[in-house]
Amino acid sequence: MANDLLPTIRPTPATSWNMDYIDALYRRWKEDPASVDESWQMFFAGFELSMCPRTCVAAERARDQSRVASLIFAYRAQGHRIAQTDPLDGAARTFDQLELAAFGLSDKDLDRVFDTGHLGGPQRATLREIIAILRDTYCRSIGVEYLHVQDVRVRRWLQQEMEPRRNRPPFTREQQREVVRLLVDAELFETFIGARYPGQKRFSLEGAESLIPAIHTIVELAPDLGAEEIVLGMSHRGRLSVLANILDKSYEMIFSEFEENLVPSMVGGDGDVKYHKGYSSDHVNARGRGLHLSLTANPSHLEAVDPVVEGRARAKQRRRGDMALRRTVIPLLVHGDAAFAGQGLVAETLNLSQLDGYRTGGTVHIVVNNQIGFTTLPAEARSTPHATDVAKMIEAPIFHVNGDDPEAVVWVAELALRFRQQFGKDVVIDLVCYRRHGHNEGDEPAFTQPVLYRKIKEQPPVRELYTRRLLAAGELSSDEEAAIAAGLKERLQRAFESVKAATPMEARAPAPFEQRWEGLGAPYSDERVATGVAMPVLEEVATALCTIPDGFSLHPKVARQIPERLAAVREQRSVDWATAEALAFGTLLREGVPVRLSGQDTARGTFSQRHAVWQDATTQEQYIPLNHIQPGQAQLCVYNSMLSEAAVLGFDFGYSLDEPHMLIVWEAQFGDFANGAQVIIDQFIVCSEAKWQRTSGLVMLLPHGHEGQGPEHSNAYLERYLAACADNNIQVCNVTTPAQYFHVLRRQLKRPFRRPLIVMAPKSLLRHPQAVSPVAELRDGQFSEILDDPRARDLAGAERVVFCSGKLFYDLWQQRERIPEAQDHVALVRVEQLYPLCDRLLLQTVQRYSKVKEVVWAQEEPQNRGGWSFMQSRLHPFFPDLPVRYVGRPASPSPATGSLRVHRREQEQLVQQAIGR
Ligand SMILES: Cc1ncc(C[n+]2csc(CCOP(=O)(O)OP(=O)(O)O)c2C)c(N)n1
Ligand SMILES: [Mg+2]
Repeated sequence: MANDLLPTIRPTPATSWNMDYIDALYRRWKEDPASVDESWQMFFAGFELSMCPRTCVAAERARDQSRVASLIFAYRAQGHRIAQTDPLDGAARTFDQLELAAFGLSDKDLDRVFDTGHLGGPQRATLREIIAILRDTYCRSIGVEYLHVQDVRVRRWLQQEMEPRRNRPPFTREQQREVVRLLVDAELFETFIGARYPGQKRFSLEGAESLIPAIHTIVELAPDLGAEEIVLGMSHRGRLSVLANILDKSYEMIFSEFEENLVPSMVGGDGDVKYHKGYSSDHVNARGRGLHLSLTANPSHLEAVDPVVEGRARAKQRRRGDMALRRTVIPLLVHGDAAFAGQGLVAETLNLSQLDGYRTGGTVHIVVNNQIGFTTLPAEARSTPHATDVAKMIEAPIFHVNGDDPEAVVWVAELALRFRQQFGKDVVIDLVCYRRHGHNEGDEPAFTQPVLYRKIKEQPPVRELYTRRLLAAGELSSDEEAAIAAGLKERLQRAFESVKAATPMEARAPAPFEQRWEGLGAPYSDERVATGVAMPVLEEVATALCTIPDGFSLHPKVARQIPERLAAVREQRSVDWATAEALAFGTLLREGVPVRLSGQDTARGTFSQRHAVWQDATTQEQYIPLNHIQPGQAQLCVYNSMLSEAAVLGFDFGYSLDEPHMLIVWEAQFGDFANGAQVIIDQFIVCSEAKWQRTSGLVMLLPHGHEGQGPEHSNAYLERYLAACADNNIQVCNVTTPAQYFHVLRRQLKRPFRRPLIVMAPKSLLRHPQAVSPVAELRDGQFSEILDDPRARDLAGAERVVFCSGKLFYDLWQQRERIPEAQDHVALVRVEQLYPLCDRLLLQTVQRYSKVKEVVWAQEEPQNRGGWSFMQSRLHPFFPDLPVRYVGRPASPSPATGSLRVHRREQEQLVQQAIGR
C-alpha cells in the first residue's frame, strides 16, 4: 500500500535514500502529479527530462498539437453555440466544451506556436491567433453547422471559403450603399403601408428586413453562376415585400389590392388573398444578365408549397435540357422557423432532394427565424436547439446568421448560392431575427410575450443600426442616407395617390399564361377528341413492349406473358388493363409526348401488373421497353417514389404546372393513402385554377374497389373528390374497361385545355376475364363518359335502369346473367366519368329506356361514401317522376368490413337487390 510507505516525517529528495519509497512516490506522481509534494514534483519532472530529453518533449508537443487540433475541430463543430446570431441577445455566450480547459490547454499555451493544419490562414500560428481565426469565423454574426456533412471535399470547400476570410469579406462602399438602399426599401415599404392601410393584414417583414438583401444577393449573383430561372416559394411573412422589392411588382398593383373597392378580374373562381398570390418577372443583374423569377402561389397551409416548387423547378430544368447539373433553374424556399421545425412536409421535401426522379440540383432554403410562431416560442415549437435541425438529415450545410448584421447576411447568401451551384445540394440559411409586431397587424403580441415585446420595441430597425455604423465609419453621409429614403418615399406616395384616384379599381389581370400554355386556355368541354390509334402504330408499340433484348435475362414469369400480349395486339384480339395502359403511354411517346409516372412501387406496379421497368436476372441491369419504340421518340420517365404521399403528389402537381405537354401521372399505392396528401389535393389540385388561374393536367391513379381486403385498401374516398367538384375544376373517373382507360389517358393531352384527372383505378379488374377490350376499340374508339348497357338493343323494354360506376358493373352483369327475367328487364348503365357529368350523353342514354319504372343507383361503398350523394341529385332531373333508389352498403364510419365473409355476404346482397325483384 502506497500510504504505508509514507513516513510521518516526510523526507525530501535531498534527505531520502530509500529506493522503494522513491519508486512508489514516482508512480504516484505519474498518476497524479499534484498528489506529491511540490519538491518531489520538480524532482520527478527534472528526472524525466534528464532521462529522455528528446522523445518526451516531442511527445508532449504532439499531445498539445493534437489538443489544438481537437480545439479547431470543436470550434468548427460547435462554434455556432456561442455565435452572436441573435439580434435580441448581444450578451457574450460561453460554452464549456469550447473552453481551453476542455482540451487540456490553458492560458499559458496561448502564445505557443502550433501547426494550423487545414485552418485557413498561416501554416503555423500561436494558439491565440488560431482561436481568433476560429472565433471570427464561427462565433461572430455567423454560426455554421457543416461537420455533419460526410464528404470531406465539401467540408474543405466550405472551410476554404470561410476561414481565410474569417467569414467577413470586405464590402465596397458601393455594396454597402446597395445594402442600405435595400434595407430602406424593405423598411419603408412596410411602414408606408402600415400608415396608409392601418390594421390591414400584410404580415410585415419588419424585424427581418435583411431577407431582402439576402434574396437580392441571390438573384444578382445567380445569372453569373449559370442560372436562368429561380422558382420561389414562401409563406405569408414578407411576401408583399418580396413581390415589391425582388420581383418588382409595382406598388400600384400591390396598393390596389389593399383598396376596398377592388374589383378582382379573374378568369374564373374566387381568387385569393394578396399574400398568397403568385407572380413572375424578369430580373436583369448589374452585369446585364437576365433571370426569370417566379413566385409560386401558395395556400395558407405552411410548407405545402415546398414540393410544388421543387416539381416546378424540375419541369423547367427538363425543358431547358438541364438534366445533369441542374444549374439553370434554382428552387428557393423561404420558410418560417416554427413551420420549418413543425411541418412534416419539410422533412419529406428535403428527402426528395437527392432522389433520381425528384432531385432539382439543390434548393436554397432561407428560414426567416423570427423566433416565434404566432404566439408560440421556440421552446414550445421544437425539441431541437435550432429551428433548422431537420435539414441535417440530408447533410445540408446550415448558416445561422444575425439578421441585424446585413453584411453577414449578404455574405452567407452568396456563399449558400455558390455552394448550391458547386455541389448541387440543398443549403440552409437560418436568418435569425425578430418580429416587430404581432403575428399580423391586428394582433397584440404583448398578450403573450410582454417582456420580449418591450425589448423589441426598443430595438432599432436594422436599417438604422447599419447606417449608424456606416456613418460612424465615414462610409456613408447622412445626406446620402436621406436622399435614398426621400426618393423611395416619393415613389410610394405617387403610387398611393394614383391608386386612390382610380375608382373603382380593376385589379390587373393575372399574369398571362406562359408561352408553354399557349392554346391550352380553352374552357372545359366534352367535345370528342380523336384518341384512337392506327393498327400499325399499336403493333409497333406492342412490339417494343414485347421485345426482350438479346442477352437480357428477364424473369421467366414476366417473360411468359409476353408472346400472348404481342399476339393479342397483332391478331386484334383483346387486351387487358396493363397492356392498354402501356399502349396509351407508348403511343403518346411515339407522338413525342413524354410520360412521367411517379409513385410508390410504380415501376413494377403495386399489383405486379405493370412491369414498366425490366430487371436482368443476373446483372440487375434495367430495361424500359417503352423507351425502345423508335428513335427520336419521347421518353417514359418512371420512378418508384419515396414512401410519401404529400411531398410526391405535391412535386408531381408542381411539375404539371410547368409542363402541360407531358402526361404526368401520380399513382397511390392504394387510393386511401392519398389522404396523406389531402393538403395538396384540397389546397392545390382542386382549386388552383379558381384561386390562381393556374391549372394542371396531372393524372392521379387511385386504386379503389371493395374486394374484401378490409377497411384500408378498399376505398379511395371517391366522395371527397366529388365534394370538391365545381366549375369543371377536375375530372373524376371510375372507368371499367382497358379501352376506356387507354382513351382517357390519351385524351388528357389531346384537348385544348388541361384539367386534373382523378381515376379510381382498378385492382381486381386488372385480371378480371371480362375486363378486357378488343384492340379495335383502341383503334376506332374514344372515351365515353357514360357507357350504355352493351345489350342496350335488347333492352328497349327495360323497366329498371341501374346506374353504377366501377367494378361493381361486372358483379351486376354476372347477377343479371343468372336471372333470366332480368335479361330484358334491367339495364346497366355505367357512369365512367362522374364529373364533369356529360348530361348530353346521359340524356341520350336515358331516352333509350322509355319504359323505365325504377331508377337505381348501385354502389359497393357505404351509403355515406362513394358516388351516391353526388349522383342522386344529378340523376333526379333525368327522371323527374321517379325516385332514385339507393342500393349499396349501409352508411358506416369505416369504409369496409374487416371480414372477407361479411364482405362477400354484403356484396351478394347488394347485387341481388340491384338486379332482383
Ligand atoms: C399547416 C398550418 N398550420 C397552421 C397554420 C396557422 N398559422 C399561420 S402562421 C402560423 C405561425 C407560423 O410561424 P412561423 O413559421 O415561425 O412563421 P412566422 O409567422 O413567424 O413568420 C400559424 C400557426 C398555417 N397557416 N398552416
Ligand atoms: Mg416565426
